[in-house]
Amino acid sequence: MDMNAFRLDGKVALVTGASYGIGFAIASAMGQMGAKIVFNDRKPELIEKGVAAYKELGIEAHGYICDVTDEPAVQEMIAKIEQDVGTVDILVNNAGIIKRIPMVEMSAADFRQVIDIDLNGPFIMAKAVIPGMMKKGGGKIINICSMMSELGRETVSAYAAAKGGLKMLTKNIASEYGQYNIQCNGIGPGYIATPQTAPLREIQPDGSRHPFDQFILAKTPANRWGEAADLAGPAVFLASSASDFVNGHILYVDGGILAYIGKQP
Ligand code: NAP
Ligand code: GCO
Repeated sequence: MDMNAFRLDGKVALVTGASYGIGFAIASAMGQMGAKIVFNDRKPELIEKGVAAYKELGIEAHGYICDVTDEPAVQEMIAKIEQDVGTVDILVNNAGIIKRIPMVEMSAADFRQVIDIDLNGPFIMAKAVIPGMMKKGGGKIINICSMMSELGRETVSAYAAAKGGLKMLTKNIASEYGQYNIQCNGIGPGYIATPQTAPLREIQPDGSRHPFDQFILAKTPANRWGEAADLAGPAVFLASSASDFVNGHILYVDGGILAYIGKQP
């Protein structure tokens, strides 16, 4: 096997919401494997912060201000990326939010916002890059799914509905565009220590770990939270030609949570 199959030299990789967190870790790894890195965020200050952070790693990233739910703005951004950098070869739909509210207390507006960003956004982004990938002879789309693509829990109804839908959108893009040498797969991270999960790991007033933190440790065979860096290798694999015959698959990177009944209390 040619081990260069895992390289991304000369590829244009667009990672949404990648100023920090999981997106930043994935984009940095792709940059270290030779890809040209492009990312977007909603806030100008985040673009500046992201470009500086990539530069510290020796990566000249291209940052664009764009909300993934705004289709005209997304179409404009993709056209600009094609002019500035080149056709997008790899799209990572990473941008996402969560609102933790008991369902019967959740407003329809809040539910809609989570669905809009976590499910409609990936649709809008994929729809914008697929024509260029078809013209170029192929491409890679990686959707960042979740444990909640498979499991539910209290207070995350909108997020689970969105991430469950994202799993099926992944399978459908794979089904509809595989014939154009476009592979669409998902990554399902377990519980990862990022700003999104910080409230679940807060040290309690008595100095003890958050009850949810302790719960996740008991549910994870690896007995630890994941780090964003744990997702880098799986993402590089799915972005590379080493995975050209992998399509419509959700790769769970969860330390074993989905396989495990949980440690006896
Ligand atoms: P995060 O720290 O909250 O980062 C999310 C990123 O997305 C931020 O840069 C955010 O920018 C951006 N974003 C949000 N809405 C956007 C929009 N409409 N348009 C463009 N950018 C937008 O989250 P994370 O923990 O890194 O998670 C990244 C992805 O992994 C998400 O899809 C999340 O659901 C998924 N995930 C996370 C975990 C975990 O345990 N952390 C596990 C499984 C899956 P702003 O600052 O502007 O909001
Ligand atoms: C939650 C967490 C999870 C993680 C992740 C797990 O409140 O349960 O935020 O949803 O973010 O999606 O895979």
